[in-house]
Amino acid sequence: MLNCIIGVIGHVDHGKTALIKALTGHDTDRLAEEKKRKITIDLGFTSLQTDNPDETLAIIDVPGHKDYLKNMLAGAPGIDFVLLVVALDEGVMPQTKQHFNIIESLNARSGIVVLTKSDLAIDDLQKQKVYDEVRTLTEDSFMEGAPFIDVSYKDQASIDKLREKILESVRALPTQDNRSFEQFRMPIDRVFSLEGRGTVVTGSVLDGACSVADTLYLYPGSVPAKVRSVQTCNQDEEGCSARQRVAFNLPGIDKNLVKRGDVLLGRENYPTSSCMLCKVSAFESTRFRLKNNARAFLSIGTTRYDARIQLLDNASLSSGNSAYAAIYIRDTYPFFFREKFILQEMTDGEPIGSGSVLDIKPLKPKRNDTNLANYLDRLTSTEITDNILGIITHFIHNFLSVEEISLRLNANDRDVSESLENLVEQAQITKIGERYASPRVLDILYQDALRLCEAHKSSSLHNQGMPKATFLHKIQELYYLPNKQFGEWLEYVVSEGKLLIDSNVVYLPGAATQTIYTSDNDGATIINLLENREYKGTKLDDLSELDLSNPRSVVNRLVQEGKVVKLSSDLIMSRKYFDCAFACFERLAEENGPVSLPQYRDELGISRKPAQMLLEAFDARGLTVRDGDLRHLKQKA
Ligand SMILES: Nc1nc2c(ncn2[C@@H]2O[C@H](COP(=O)(O)OP(=O)(O)O)[C@@H](O)[C@H]2O)c(=O)[nH]1
Ligand SMILES: [Mg+2]
Repeated sequence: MLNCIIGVIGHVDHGKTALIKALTGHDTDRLAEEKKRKITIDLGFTSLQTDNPDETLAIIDVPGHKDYLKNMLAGAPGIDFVLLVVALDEGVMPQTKQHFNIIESLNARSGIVVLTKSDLAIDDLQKQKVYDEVRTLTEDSFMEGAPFIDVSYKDQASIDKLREKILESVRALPTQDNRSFEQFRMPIDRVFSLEGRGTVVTGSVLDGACSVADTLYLYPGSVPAKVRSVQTCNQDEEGCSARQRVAFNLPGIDKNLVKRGDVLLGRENYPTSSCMLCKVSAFESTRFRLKNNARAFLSIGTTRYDARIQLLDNASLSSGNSAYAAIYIRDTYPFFFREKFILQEMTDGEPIGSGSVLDIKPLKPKRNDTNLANYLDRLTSTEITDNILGIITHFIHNFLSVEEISLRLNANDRDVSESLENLVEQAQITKIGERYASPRVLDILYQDALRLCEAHKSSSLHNQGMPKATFLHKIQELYYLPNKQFGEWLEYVVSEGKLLIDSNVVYLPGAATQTIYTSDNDGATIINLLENREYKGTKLDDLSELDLSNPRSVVNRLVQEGKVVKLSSDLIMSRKYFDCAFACFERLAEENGPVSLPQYRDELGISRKPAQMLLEAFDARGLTVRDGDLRHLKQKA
């Protein structure tokens, strides 16, 4: 299977459209205005037929006039292989350079220099001059050393020779192609509707594969679209894959709801964002100095946005230099890791530079932040383990799953899992449950946990540990750790001996944990039940489920010993939780003044009834004073 998208680029009137017609027999100027003005305005599409049915060689004709650069840019991201067209009578012109800079910054891998109009009277000196100009332009680029072929559309032998050279070159391109394993992605460049069939969209498939009857998703909205038919090179096919030009019939989609610039993806709910982080390089040729917070056009995929460029570590960016940047748009877009883009000056559309997306959905970036720069450095590495370490170290508010990482790297889950397991083996990262965290993140989290435990210890009455539920609540104020992840993390820190846990209470390492009632089995059983109920309290009647001979008398003894507190005639709570509940009230009152019932209830995370019982019990013990709906701490004498 050989898929290749050949882009024909160069200055206006250098013979691109005539060349494609001579090569394929197709006139790619299809619009009436194009025919009338004899100039290419929008993208043109055709294909180069070969004898091998496993080869699809698509051709994109782009407008060479600078007024239509926006359209040229919409065709550029899909181009793999380039025919750089330069007319022998004129040589390298402004749009020759412009197109070449753009294509070099995107995904093209190789190409041929095609010197047109060889039938005109061109002397050797002129020809040499043009050859030198092209050599200078392509020096140190992906086209350094590319073949030069002189052609005239009037000379079939020269066209045949070019055709042979194209086939030879594209067949020699490296075949190893990881892109077909990745998720399907195709930015849409044309939308029309066919009588009786409905909406058709076309584009260049950038990654992945798709078959008839699959469901694709239209972004930015993630709208499902069932594929009724697939065409490549005007032939019906069962499916399509990366580096093909494709037309999809999507009968379920209203034509008016799709436009050039929308993106078809193979997966639902891909993260979209109005900001991405990237590396931007200014073209050598640009006259513009990009200042921090300047506005520019962001040409990405087949669309163009009015964008703001925040330079993360420089005040400005001048020709030939690179910098990290955050780019903001007003809409949302499904950015992809390493997706290439072009920035254009807004007044005349001149391309200023190009870039590559590094973070598809960033945390709010700060300027001059060394941690952020380290993170972006790691994302620019070609090693996936560096990329993974960057991500794992950067996102400090939660642990990451394989899927979250592979989405951020546009990589497949299998490769990411493999690298993660290697990193775990080398002790560079830690696996917590099904997720992964870096030592840095674990350390920050542990330091916060220690602070919380110490603060609790000094504020509480009996120097005890912190109930697990309170601890969870406090950690979740700082981190996005759902209950399950919190539980897995706590298990991990306890297994490392960094915190102790006993009967659902968390202690600092080295603390003497509450004694467990070994000699008093009935008492221990009751206290266990009460502690499992935490702040909710336990009804005396509920003790019957314990199957003890005389639970009420055991409770009375425990109350006398101070181990259990009676909140009302039939509601009891362990002393430990009662003390913690009061410590919680104290803290609220000290921080915010008088406390209301709803406030207290929310803070403890229990329902109204037990919260009210607790407050009344504090009143009854002279710990608090009620004043209407609020309660104060009783002033200590
Ligand atoms: N003599 C000669 N004229 C050519 C050749 N190729 C293109 N032209 C002419 O150059 C003009 C521009 O060609 P076109 O293909 O539209 O250029 P494009 O703007 O690069 O697509 C047309 O008048 C063509 O007939 C060629 O090989 N020889
Ligand atoms: Mg043309």
